[in-house]
Amino acid sequence: MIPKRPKVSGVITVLSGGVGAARMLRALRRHDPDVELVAVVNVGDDLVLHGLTICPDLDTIMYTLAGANNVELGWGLAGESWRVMERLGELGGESWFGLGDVDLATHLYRSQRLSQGATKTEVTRELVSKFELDVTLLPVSDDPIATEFDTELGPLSFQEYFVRHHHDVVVRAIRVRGAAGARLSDEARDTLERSERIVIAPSNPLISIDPILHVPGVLDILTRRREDVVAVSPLVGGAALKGPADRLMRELGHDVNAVGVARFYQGIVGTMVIDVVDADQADAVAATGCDVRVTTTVMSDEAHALTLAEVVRS
Ligand code: FO1
Repeated sequence: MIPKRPKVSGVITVLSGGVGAARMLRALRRHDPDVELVAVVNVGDDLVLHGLTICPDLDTIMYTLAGANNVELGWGLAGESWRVMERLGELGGESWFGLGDVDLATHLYRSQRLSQGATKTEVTRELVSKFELDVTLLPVSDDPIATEFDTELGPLSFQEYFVRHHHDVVVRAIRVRGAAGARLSDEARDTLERSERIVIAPSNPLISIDPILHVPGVLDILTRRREDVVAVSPLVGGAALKGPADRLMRELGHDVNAVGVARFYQGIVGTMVIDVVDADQADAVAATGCDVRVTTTVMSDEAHALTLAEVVRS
């Protein structure tokens, strides 16, 4: 009898925003229960409010992988109550950024640990272990990075633009404050260097992925390893499934389709995965200098998600 060999799986690192990245990670985990999965996560959306440090992309991924996320909202926890926010509103406090009663515990825990001198990487590891996830989440940097917008209303912080103004204002430019001086964490650098595949999740290229690319060292690694880098286009038929990716691409002068995404990632991506509805763009995407895979990229059910995971890994 031939002895069964233990299955050897490598490491996959996913450059991650929030919802799209969480779905990609979940699909990759279901596709291969043995692979080591690491998310290097955007922290440009992070904010300090009510004295609390809130990390929306890290928390969205954490809650989604734990199966505890609020599917309707796309952020926060399922089955939340909002008593604290209601009272805060009555007091005249800032209640435009909704923090559910249970979600608040995450921000309290994180903020207290940061005030004790822990890094964001350490606190994230602690939170992830409480949620018993089999995915490692790494903030791209422990240094403060803040994505900001020049808009028709003047400068806005990320969450002022996204939540307070419902991403419904004209954007003239995006800045990633603090990124140039931020240090790529040792853990994030290590995983980017050693993974067999680096996946750029179907997250917003301009506001979820670009802040990660701004951290010194990331572009160098991706450029050097580009044959192992695969990006999934978040635009399907010229539209984003969620959020303002399409509108921002248009306002900032990019083509609002898979070709525009491919041009944005030109030089750091060996393979672009585009949706079947965009199959007619395959040649133009390839002309940016990468291989192209055409498949269903909308992870609307388990079968589609697994198909995408298979393509991303192959
Ligand atoms: N998004 C909203 O549209 N409205 C909110 O009130 C809101 C609160 C919120 C609280 C915690 C959290 O982790 C995320 C939250 N989000 C909210 C989501 C959010 O900030 C954005 O979707 C992301 O930053 C974009 O990736």
